[in-house]
Order: sequence, then C-alpha cells, then structure tokens
Amino acid sequence: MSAIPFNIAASDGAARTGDLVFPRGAIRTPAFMPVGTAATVKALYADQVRATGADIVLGNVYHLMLRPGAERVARLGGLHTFMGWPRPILTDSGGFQVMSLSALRKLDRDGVTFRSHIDGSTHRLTPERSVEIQRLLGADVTMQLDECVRLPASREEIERAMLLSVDWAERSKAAFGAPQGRALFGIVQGGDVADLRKVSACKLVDIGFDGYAVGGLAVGEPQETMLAMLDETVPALPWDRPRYLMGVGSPDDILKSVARGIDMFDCVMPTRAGRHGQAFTRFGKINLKNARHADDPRPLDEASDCPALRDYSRAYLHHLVKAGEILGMMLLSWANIAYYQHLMYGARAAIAAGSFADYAASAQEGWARGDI
Ligand code: PRF
Repeated sequence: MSAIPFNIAASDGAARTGDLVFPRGAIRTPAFMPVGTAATVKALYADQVRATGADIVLGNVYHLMLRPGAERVARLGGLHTFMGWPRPILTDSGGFQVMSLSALRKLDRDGVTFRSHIDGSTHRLTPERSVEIQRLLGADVTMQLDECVRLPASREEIERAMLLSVDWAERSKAAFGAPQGRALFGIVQGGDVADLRKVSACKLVDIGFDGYAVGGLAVGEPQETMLAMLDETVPALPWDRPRYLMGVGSPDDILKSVARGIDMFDCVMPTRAGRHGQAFTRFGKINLKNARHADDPRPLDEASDCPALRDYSRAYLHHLVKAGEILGMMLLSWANIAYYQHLMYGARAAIAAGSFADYAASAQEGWARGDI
C-alpha cells in the first residue's frame, strides 16, 4: 500500500483523470509539470507558474548538486523554501542529465562518475546518493537513478541498461525507506524493444513503487515508435498507480499519450520555445520572429485568460523577440506554460465527461487550421 493516495475519478478508454494527493497539495491528473531545472522555471515567477494552473514543478539532481549544492539547499530550508514554491516538487534523479550534459562520464555497476559541465570538477552519483540528494532537497516525488539509452541502439545495449536500471531501482527503494507523505517512482527502460519494455515494467512492479515512469522515450525515435512502446508498457503497469512519461513533449505527443493511459508529463519544450520566440497556441505553433507579425495588432489568443496570450499584440511580441528583450522571453514562456496547462485542464474535463477523443480531435483541428 502506497502512502500517497491516487484517486481516479473517471476514465475514458485508457485515459484517466484523478488526484495524486501529497501533504503539500494535490496534483490533478493528467498533469503537465513545468521544468524548474535550476530551482527556477526559467523566466517565470513561482506565483505566475501557479496562476497558470500548475500543481507541481520539476527540479533536477544533476544541476542542483553541482550548483548550489544539495547540502546547502537543505541548510537553507529545502528546495520549496529556497525557490518560493510551497507545492509539490518532483526531482529527476540525475542519470539522464549526466548522460546529456556532463563531460567524461564513466558508468559502472555501482554508479556513474562524471565531470561537471560548469567547472569540470569530478562528481559521483549512485542510486543511494541520488536518493539522499532528493531527500536533502525535500522532493515530494523522488525518481530512481536509471540509465537512459539514446536511440537507435542495439538490443544488447538496451537490455544491459534496462537490467542495470532494474538493479538501481531495487537499491533506490532500499535507500528510500518509507518516509511519510513522500513518493518514490521507478523508471521503465527498454528502448524500442517491446519485450524488454515488458520485462522492465514487470520487474519494477514486483519491486513495488508509488508510481511508475516511462523513461528512454523521446530520445530520437519517431512518434509512432514512442506510442507503440506506450501500448506495450502501460498495460503492464498497475491501474491504481500514477504513470509518468518523462521528457514529453509537444501538445500532440501529450494528448496521444493521455489516450494511452499516461497521467504525468514534463518537458522543457514550452519554456525553451518561449525563450526562442515561439508560442504554442490553440492555432498551433507561432514563430514570433517571422516578419509577418511586425504590423499585426492582434494578441496571440484574445479568448485566453492568460495576460501574456490576451493582452500583448503580436507586433509587440515580434519587436521584443527581434530586439532580444528579456520581456519577450518572459511573456512567451508564460504564454506557453499557460497554454499547456489549459490543454491539460481541458483534457481532464473531457475525460470526466467521456468525450476525450472529441477533445483531442478538436485540438488537432485547431493546430491544423493554423494561425490565420
Ligand atoms: N530517465 C530520467 N529522466 C529522463 C528520462 C529518462 O529516461 C527522459 C527520457 N525522455 C527524460 N528525462 N531519469
């Protein structure tokens, strides 16, 4: 029995909507979790993130252990106090970022040694140290340390990393213990190999976690492959526990994954795109750098209740982006997080009403109609 209640209020096909209840607040699912890598959702105030409808944000072991340091954050009262976000925080375990960001990484059965991308200093992460760092940060959801393989990769390589991740899952669970009001998630690996995905999921379910993440996807494979892997993986996971698809994705990826039974998502896409002059809207993706916006007095979406989408002209946003002004990044990051939260709000309501397929189809139509 998990300490963290997950109440599924309604389901529609494989899609479900409900609440994952932590002492610091409930997470309405399906949920999009804005990424706050370095103790900040880049370019946004914590209050603003909340006002878009986010119930939880992400933090990162890799970044925070290097700077400012987990022990320092703990001395300063933990990550919630440090960043002024009193609601739940999920922290990623570090393995994925070690592989994508650090220099000179060396993996062995016990853990991974790597050089910091900031100052070249040497560090080590083991499953036990990752769990300890997440405890020091005060994470509401702790992720196991895993190894994510980039695709394409050989079956042998994918199987080795998956079995190592299962071993690390066991060690993470032992190190985590049974703290009150906090959750530990296992991470399914197995690349694009269906039978390895099933083995990974079954082994993690045997160990037993508060929730199950699907890792190792959106790492270079086509969307079709990612969705096929979800079709293989999700049915092997317990119905009554939350499922989290790591690092996904576009609005289209998200709705297609919700339809396959995923409850939680995170992705840098809305904030990163915002810093690069792109807006996600119900009319699809709009590139504000484009000269066609220079004389356009219309807002991105006059019907939105987010000021960033409703109250600033496309001409002004175009100007800010072209001039490299900080406010351009702030407004577009805000607009994008607001749009993602709006999309999830609609998904939850549609699942509750039994009309999720219609909801997804009409979102698709809006994106396809484009920005007229
Ligand atoms: N593992 C971890 N974090 C992740 C991933 C993973 O496989 C991914 C893959 N899309 C994103 N973030 N720990």
